[in-house]
Amino acid sequence: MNTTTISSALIDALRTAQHVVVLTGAGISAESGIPTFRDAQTGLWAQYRPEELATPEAFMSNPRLVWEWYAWRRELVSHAAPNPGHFALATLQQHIPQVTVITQNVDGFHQQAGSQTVIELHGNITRTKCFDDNTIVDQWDETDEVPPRCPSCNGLLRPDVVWFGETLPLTALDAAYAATTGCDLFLSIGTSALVHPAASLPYEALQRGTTVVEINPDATPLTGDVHYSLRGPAGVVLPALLATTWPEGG
Ligand code: BJW
Repeated sequence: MNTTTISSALIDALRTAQHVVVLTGAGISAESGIPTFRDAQTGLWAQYRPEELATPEAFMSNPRLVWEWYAWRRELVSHAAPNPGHFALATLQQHIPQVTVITQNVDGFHQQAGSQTVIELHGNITRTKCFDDNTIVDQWDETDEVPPRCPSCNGLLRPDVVWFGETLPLTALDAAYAATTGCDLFLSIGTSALVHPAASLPYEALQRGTTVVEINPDATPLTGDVHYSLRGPAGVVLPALLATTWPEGG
């Protein structure tokens, strides 16, 4: 395990925390077999840059390509499962009075693992909506046309996720800021800390004097500013952090 030492000060901070906020990114689902955005992809989609498919402009210029990319990812997610990192965060709820998970991921794995308070900043890949008016659509006619069309207005259907240049769901964003400003420990896990407004949340916590911990195998733009940087995969570091902090289990 390639982690920085889990110091006694960090253990004390965790043991006494009343409200922990956890910001997660694609890295926490990497050990479930879901590719991250900025690590190289292999196979079928290797020639595309994921962040270039995640825009309304990409959808408008080639809706079929974008729909099929999301159909492929939806399939990956449906055959994958939460990993020890997701489960460790759910276990945190047994030790800390309030735990809020703010995720940029669209896979629903935190909820599947048992986390009770999960704020989805970038939507959820299992939901579909109309590109024209944003109405959530549960059923549509399967024809040869890809993407399928909205049964109400005939607009093109798209995943209910947030693309670059689109605003985040306001309720989720407000809840994320409220949790961040009210917490006494902030964990940033498996995110490159590049995409805003999510990337601004740890800085909001730092400005308020809140202890911030980063868990990531690699350095990010945030690393130099945090109080503790634990270098390693979330599925290894998180269970180790819990086992060290609460050796009595739970
Ligand atoms: C491991 C690991 C292991 C590997 N364990 N770790 C302020 C400043 C500059 C720009 C902006 C700004 N405010 C807004 C912007 C514009 C833009 C933006 O941020 N651009 C930046 C790129 C510069 N933001 C937006 O457009 C947002 N909208 C918005 O702000 O609206 C108002 C507005 C609009 C226009 C202008 C100004 C304001 C919307 C952002 C939507 C992002 N959408 C996506 C797609 C979601 C749907 C989908 O899933 O397809 O969200 S893009 C993609 O990036 C996805 C992710 O959630 C997001 C973040 O990526 P993440 O999760 O960090 O993944 P990676 O791959 O980058 O990193 C993985 C990390 O894991 C790495 O560090 C690895 O080392 C690590 N790792 N294995 C732990 N085992």
